[in-house]
Amino acid sequence: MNKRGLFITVEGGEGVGKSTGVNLLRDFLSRNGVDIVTTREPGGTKIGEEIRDLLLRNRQENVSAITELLLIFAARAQHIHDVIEPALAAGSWVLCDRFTDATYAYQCGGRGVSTEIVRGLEEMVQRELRPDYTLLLDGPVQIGMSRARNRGELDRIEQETLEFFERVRMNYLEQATNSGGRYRVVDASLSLNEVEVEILRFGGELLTCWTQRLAGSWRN
Ligand code: T5A
Repeated sequence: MNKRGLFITVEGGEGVGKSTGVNLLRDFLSRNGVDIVTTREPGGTKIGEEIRDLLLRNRQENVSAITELLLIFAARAQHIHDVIEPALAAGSWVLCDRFTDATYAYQCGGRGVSTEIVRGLEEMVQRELRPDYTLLLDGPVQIGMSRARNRGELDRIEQETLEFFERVRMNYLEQATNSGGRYRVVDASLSLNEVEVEILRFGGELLTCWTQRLAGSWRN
């Protein structure tokens, strides 16, 4: 029997409610007996959190798109090595707040980096590793930005233009359309209670998929 855990990612634009969604999903899955590791990107390891600080801190100098991209993949390489792969191999599920789909959305969609460059790094750093399922919280850019603003000072990336975040959103929606069923899209402009219902439904579907997988009828 394949005992490798499921790799679940949560994606979306700024302030759409990813952290809230990750906490909800983690609590729901834990209550249902899943051994789950929650983590985030950029970050998830000591080096990764230091890189996150480098990436998000406001600074005078302009950070080039390629510098940003390589820092993100440097943090990801350590994260996969130290946290994600060992947890999945031990049979735990990994629930990750953002992963490489964020790189396609922000660095390709937002910054205009070529998809081929990201695909090459993805293959080098991740090898076969891809998320099994992805929850996309999607909502109008202004709503997420006003939620982010309410929390205090905006970080370096949060200070990008509205057009930048519109491109990020469109890129995520394209990825969802082309994902072959990996994505579940939830309307993040709904009330917290309504979003919670959708997220718990997604959690229930994950449990069903897992049961089927254990029963040997998993699509993979
Ligand atoms: N990045 C990341 C890249 O450019 N490339 C990459 O490859 C990767 C991995 C950091 C940045 O890094 C960039 C993207 C980001 O700019 P982050 O910290 O995950 O990534 O990004 P943020 O969007 O900044 O995360 P936030 O913590 O700010 O937002 P969340 O997690 O989406 O939102 P959350 O849950 O904290 O909610 C925000 C507020 O809204 C409320 C919550 O209570 C909270 O107060 N809220 C709602 N209110 C009303 N109705 C709802 N439905 C609500 N849902 C949440």
